[in-house]
Amino acid sequence: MSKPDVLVFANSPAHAVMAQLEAQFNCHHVWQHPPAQQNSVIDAVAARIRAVWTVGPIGLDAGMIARLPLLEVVVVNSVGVDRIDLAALAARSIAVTNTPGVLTDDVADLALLLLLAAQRRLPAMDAYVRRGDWADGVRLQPAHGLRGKTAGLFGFGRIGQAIAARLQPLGMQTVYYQPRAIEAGSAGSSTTTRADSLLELAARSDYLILAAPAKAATLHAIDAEVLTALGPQGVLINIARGALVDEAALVAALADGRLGAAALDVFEDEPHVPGPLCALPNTVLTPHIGSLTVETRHAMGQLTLDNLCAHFAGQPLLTPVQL
Ligand code: 8YV
Repeated sequence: MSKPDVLVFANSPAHAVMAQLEAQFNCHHVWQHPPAQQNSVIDAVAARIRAVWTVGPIGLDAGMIARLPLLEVVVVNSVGVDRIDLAALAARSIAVTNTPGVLTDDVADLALLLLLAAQRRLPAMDAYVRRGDWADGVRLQPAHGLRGKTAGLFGFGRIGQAIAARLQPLGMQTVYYQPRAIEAGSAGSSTTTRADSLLELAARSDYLILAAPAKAATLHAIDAEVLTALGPQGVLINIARGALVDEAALVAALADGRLGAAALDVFEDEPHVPGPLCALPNTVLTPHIGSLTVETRHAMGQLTLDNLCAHFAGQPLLTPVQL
């Protein structure tokens, strides 16, 4: 029997996984072609495609779905599916999978790293040494310590809870907000209380950490009012999605001192980062690397591949997205 045709939109650094994918499927690697040629590459094979392999930041829109008449399954090598048109897939009963769980620890580690880096001004301190300011005796102001401070988590799923578990041993209080309270008796519920609104969460927090999915209800949820509530000593940390933040409002709040600092791994229009965010001294910026470790990218890729294989073997999907 011939191998199913798969449209592959993104490479994975997990070479062993890509080798398995190549061996088991007839792969059409869109990402290997320059953007100007990708449409004709897709046109040439669209009528045969039974599966799509993509990642969260690239997604899959309704127009592309409509071009693939035999599409049966979409495997997303990411946990976030905000750029996948789930309604268009549901309308055709096309299955979707993602990679929950396997990236939780690394993403939570990055949130901790960003929080510490912003709080202790790591980039500025590094630059201070390299510039020779230390040897020149340039004066430094002390940073604030973490103990007794409050971290607010906007979004308290797997990743939010893993972040809270890292902050509590540092002597920090944790509070969360999401529309639905987590189940009483679950691991996080005994140590992290729930605020009644995002605004209340921001007002109570020294650090506001974003770990919520991007969807209509969270789009630009972090606006000027929330940033002002977080305050002049407050720090915003985003390891979720850029769409949660009104970036123009963030730049304004950082520039005029209504917000203390921001540490960001994700942006509204990746890979484009607004110039003012790069120019401000009170930002720490990383290029969407929450899950970018050897181990996690391997686990994500393997789970994505295992879902694809399960589909074509007629077995239950391991991690289906509910449509
Ligand atoms: C990216 C992520 O998908 O899983 C997610 O939702 O945002 C990341 O893991 C990763 O950059 C893959 O390209």
